[in-house]
Amino acid sequence: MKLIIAVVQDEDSQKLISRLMKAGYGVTKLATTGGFLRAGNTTLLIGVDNERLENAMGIIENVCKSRKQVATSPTPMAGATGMYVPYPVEVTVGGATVFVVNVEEFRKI
Ligand code: 2BA
Repeated sequence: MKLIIAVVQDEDSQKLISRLMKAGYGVTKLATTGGFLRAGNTTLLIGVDNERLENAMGIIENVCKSRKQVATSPTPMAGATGMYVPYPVEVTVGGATVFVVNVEEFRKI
């Protein structure tokens, strides 16, 4: 068994959860915050049998589209006045950051 830990955009999360649930997967949703943008995102925990892993990964790939977004960098740079000012940066968001880990044991008690 594997545990998929998928960090996705909030706006993709409802559709992704619906698709996964319809396909028979168990899903837990966590409200999380990205360290760089300091914006909310969603982390899904999905426990899957090994033979269903690739199907779940396909659903995640289909639903989560990557796109560009202009954000204010939390790391300010010095302006001419010597004051530190935030500046806009273009980042790619969406898609999904996915970790797949082996599950040593799975019990429902
Ligand atoms: P954030 O940390 O808020 O990052 C949002 C997006 O900002 C990233 O998208 C990336 O495109 C960009 N970014 C991140 N750090 C950057 C930096 N130092 N300089 C320039 N741009 C930077 P993704 O890579 O798709 O990551 C989306 C979210 O997935 C992240 O939100 C974070 O919550 C999570 N994540 C990504 N890599 C991770 C990792 N190695 N471990 C744990 N969580 C991770």
